[in-house]
This record gives sequence, C-alpha cells and structure tokens, in this order.
Amino acid sequence: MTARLTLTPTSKVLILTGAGVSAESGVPTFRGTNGLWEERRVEEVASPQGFDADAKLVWRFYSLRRDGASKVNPNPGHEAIATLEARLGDRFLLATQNVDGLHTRAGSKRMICIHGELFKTRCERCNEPFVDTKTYFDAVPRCETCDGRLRPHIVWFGEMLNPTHLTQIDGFIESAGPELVFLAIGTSGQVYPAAGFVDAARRVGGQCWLVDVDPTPEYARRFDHVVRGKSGEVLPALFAP
Ligand code: BV8
Ligand code: ZN
Repeated sequence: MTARLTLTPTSKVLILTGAGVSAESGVPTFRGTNGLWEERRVEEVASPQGFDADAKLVWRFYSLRRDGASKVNPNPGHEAIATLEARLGDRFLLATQNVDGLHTRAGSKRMICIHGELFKTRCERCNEPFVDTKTYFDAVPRCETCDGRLRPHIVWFGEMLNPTHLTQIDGFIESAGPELVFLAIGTSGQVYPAAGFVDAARRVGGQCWLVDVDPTPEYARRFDHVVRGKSGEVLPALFAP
C-alpha cells in the first residue's frame, strides 16, 4: 500500500531530514558507519575538544567529506522535497541535519541548515562564515585578517545550535498549531535538540510522520504514521498532489 500524505489548503509542512535522505546519493550515514571514522567516534572528531586535540585530523575528516560530497548528486528524495516546497511556498519549511549541500542543489530554498554547512569555513575569532570548497590535508588554514585558526562552519557535538534557527523552527510549529504536518525523514532521532522537534509538533496537535528504511523504535513510537522505505523511492508518491 503506498502511503499518501493528505494536505489541506491550510496545512503547514515542517520536514526534518537526516543522513538517510542522502544515503541513495552515496553519502555514508552516521549509523551506517556505526558512528565511526578511522576507528574514532564521530562525536570525538566532530567536537571542539577534538579540534583542539588535533585540528589537522579534524580538517582531514571534513576535507574527505568535501571531496566525497562534491562527487555525488541529489536523489529523487531531495527532488521530491524541493517540489513540495514549490507547491506550498511559505506553508513549508525544511530543517536539515545534513551538511552535504544536496538539498540546495536539488532546489530547496526555504531551508535551515541546523548543523552547519560542509562547504563553508569560518575563522574562530572573526566568526564570519564564507563559502569554501577547498580541502586541507596538510596544514590547518589560518585567517588572512587576524591569523586565527580557520574551522569548518559545522555545529559540533557539545556546541549550541544557532538560536535564531531554533526560534524560526519553534515559531513555524507554534503558528501552524493543529494544521502542522511534521515529517522526519532518514534520521535515527538520536541527536538533540533536533530529535525533540517531534515532541514540539505533537504538543501543538500536529500530525507526525516518520519515513525511514529501518526506523529507530524509541523514536518511531512518537509518530502517528511510520512509512518504512527508502526516501528516494517513497517520497515522490507520498508527496504526489
Ligand atoms: C547541543 C554536524 C547544547 C557534524 C552533527 C554530552 C556532551 C555534549 C553534548 C551532549 C552530551 N550528551 C548529549 C548531548 C547533546 C548532543 C546529543 O544529542 N548527543 C547525542 C549523541 C546523545 N547534542 C549536541 O551536542 C548538540 N548541541 O546539544 O548543545 C549543549 C551544549 C553543551 C553540552 C550539552 C548540550 C549539537 C548536535 C549537532 C552535532 N553535529 N552534525 C557533522 O556532520 O560532521 S550531528 C550529526 O549526527 C548529524 O547532523 C545528525 O544530527 C546526527 C546523525 O544522525 P542522522 O542524521 O539521524 O544519521 P544516522 O546515521 O544516525 O541515521 C540515519 C537514518 O537514516 C537511520 O535511521 C537509517 O535507518 C535511515 N536511512 C538510511 N538510508 C535511508 C534511510 N532512510 C530513508 N531512506 C534511506 N535510503
Ligand atoms: Zn580571523
């Protein structure tokens, strides 16, 4: 049975995506790699402590991901999300945990990158992010203005998310109320505060959908509907007008 999303003319749709939506593009998920990279926990590498301990190693981690992400393309799941946005306009918002840039390349505009962006770099002191597709395998790059350390513009474990982003998402949920349709797609729902968006959606009476090829039980039970499947295969039909 192909599940269908029934939207009314006043429905407002909030989508949260995780690594699973990029899996069919060939981008490895976190859980798929058991959260490991070169036998280290990703949480250790993607953290301020990890960067202070070995900035060169962390830049190698992100440089490899920049190389990887520049060789892959959006898949039908990314495209279905961008098409739904075009149909709903300001009744749509996408919050992505992914940093790979594939939603942007698929045409998504009403999107918040809550965990940062792989192809942006910032100086730890100047703090101004800039688009950067370069890779840094041999040395830690320095800021031309103040000679401070350059870091990936990524929200690491143990770092706060941009409060403006969270205000935007909470505002969208509050203003939608019972008209909200919340979909979590391709995420194991283990990382907060993103994993808590479903609880906020339920509190306002929103309808909650989870799309995942292998849903995480303690996350899935917080949803009204669980659609098992690959996002690239399920979303075009699920979002069909
Ligand atoms: C914060 C950028 C306040 C990095 C990421 C102890 C110390 C410090 C912090 C904490 C702590 N204990 C708890 C915390 C809070 C922590 C947290 O929640 N930790 C977890 C591990 C318990 N959160 C934070 O640190 C956040 N900040 O809380 O600030 C604070 C401050 C100080 C101290 C405490 C709190 C910041 C979190 C952001 C971290 N950055 N990303 C980078 O990418 O390099 S998180 C990163 O991991 C991703 O962005 C994503 O959020 C997460 C991975 O999750 P998923 O995307 O869900 O991927 P996963 O592989 O897990 O799942 C994929 C799913 O897809 C699976 O279900 C699979 O079945 C499915 N799938 C696969 N293929 C398909 C598919 N589905 C559909 N179709 C397919 N084809
Ligand atoms: Zn600087």
